[in-house]
Amino acid sequence: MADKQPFVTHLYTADPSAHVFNGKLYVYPSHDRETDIKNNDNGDQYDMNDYHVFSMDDVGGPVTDHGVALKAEDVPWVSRQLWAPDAASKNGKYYLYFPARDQEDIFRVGVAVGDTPEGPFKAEPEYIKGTFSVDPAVFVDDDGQAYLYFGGLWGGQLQCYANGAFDKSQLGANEPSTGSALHAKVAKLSDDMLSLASPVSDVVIQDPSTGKPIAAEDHARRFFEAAWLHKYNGKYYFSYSTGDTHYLAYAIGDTPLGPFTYGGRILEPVIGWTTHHSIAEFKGKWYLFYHDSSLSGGENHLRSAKIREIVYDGEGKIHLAEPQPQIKPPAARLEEGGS
Ligand code: FUB
Repeated sequence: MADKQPFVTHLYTADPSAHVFNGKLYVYPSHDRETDIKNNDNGDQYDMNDYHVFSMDDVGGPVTDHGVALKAEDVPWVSRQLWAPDAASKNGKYYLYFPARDQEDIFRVGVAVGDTPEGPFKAEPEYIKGTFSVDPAVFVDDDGQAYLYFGGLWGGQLQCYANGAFDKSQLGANEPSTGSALHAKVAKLSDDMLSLASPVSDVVIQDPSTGKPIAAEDHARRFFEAAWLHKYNGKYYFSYSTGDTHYLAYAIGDTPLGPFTYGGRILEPVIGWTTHHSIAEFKGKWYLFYHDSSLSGGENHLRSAKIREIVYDGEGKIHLAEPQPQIKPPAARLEEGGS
């Protein structure tokens, strides 16, 4: 079975966050680049330093590369690693949210503001106070309230906050193996979209059979990274990557803050260790935007974004519109004995 082709082939792109602005589909991906840094479980090989924005009038039609929208060197608080971004619009402005390491090598979330969906974006001089870890995703609800979701295990440093306060000894460390899995994080955004307007809380994913939070040992279902929130038929869908088991999974809730009940898998493993996505409706159809490493012949850090249509069944469960070619899943870890 032939697989989907990347919609961008002149650059490596990953972590595609899709939004419809002014009737056009915009995608905000990471921009992967070549590096000599060896693969490790801390993600050092994901050494990106700028973002491009892409747009299209139709899925499957021509794609416009709007060029560099933001560079690491233009953001005073950033030291390295511009990872998975997202974008949002409110009050006639456009906001690019991005994770990066600060001058102390700690991941934070920053925001940059633009007048158009394609940017350029000007970064705020400081990261968003109260943020940590990686993979920001912003959902603006019908009442105008915006929510910022974030978090990622291992190299994404979420395990450093397992007990609330930052624990430096957990940098590069493992996640808990007993008890509840660590949760993604969520907070309300202020009306100007530049700061947190509530305390950071847990995005709890419950096991449908017990009502309890997914267990830490349940690597096939626990949150790892790549938070995304979308709304369908009045329900809130929180989707995410399971990391070392390489699935995209989702959970359904009644409010943007959860709790969410585990609902199933959206995507099985792809070529390459990471899997990271977004979900958006465009011209009456729903799409999954995701990446794999097929364009680079399997290089984990050189990924390419793709699009697949998804459908919902009568119970609101998500399915791919067309079957996905099955592959042998990548190993759980990239380095022997790695953390
Ligand atoms: O692109 C760098 C990191 O890889 C992202 O932040 C993760 O979600 C994973 O895709």
